[in-house]
Amino acid sequence: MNGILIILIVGWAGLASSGMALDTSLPIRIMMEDGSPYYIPIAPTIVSHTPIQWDNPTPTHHTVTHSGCIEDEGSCLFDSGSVPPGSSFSLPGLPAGRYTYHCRIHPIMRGQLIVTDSPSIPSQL
Ligand SMILES: [Cu+2]
Repeated sequence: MNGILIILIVGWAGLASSGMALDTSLPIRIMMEDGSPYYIPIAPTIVSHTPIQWDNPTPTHHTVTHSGCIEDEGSCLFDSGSVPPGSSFSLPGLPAGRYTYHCRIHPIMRGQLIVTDSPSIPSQL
C-alpha cells in the first residue's frame, strides 16, 4: 500500500520535471461569452509563442481586436475581424508583453493577455 503511493508520487514528479508544463504545442483556449466577463479567462498568463485560440459559442458575432488597432498609441498587433457564431480565431503566439483587446462590435467586451518568457512566474503580477 505505502509502496504504491511512493511510486505514484515519484512518477508524478518525473512528469513535472520532464517539461510537460512548458509544452507550447497546445493552444490556450479562450471562450467568448455574451455576459460578463465576456472573455474567459479574462486575463490569462501565457508562455510566449504559445498558440492562442478564441472560441465563439454564442449566437452573436464578436471580434478579438488588439487595443492598438483603435487607440492612437501603439500598433495593431492582431484583429480577428468578425468571428461568426460557432467559429474560432487563432493566433500563432505572441512575444512577451501585456496585450489588451476588445470586441469592435461590443466595446464593453474587454480582455487581456499576459505573455511571459518565464513560465515559472506566478500569474499574479
Ligand atoms: Cu462582441
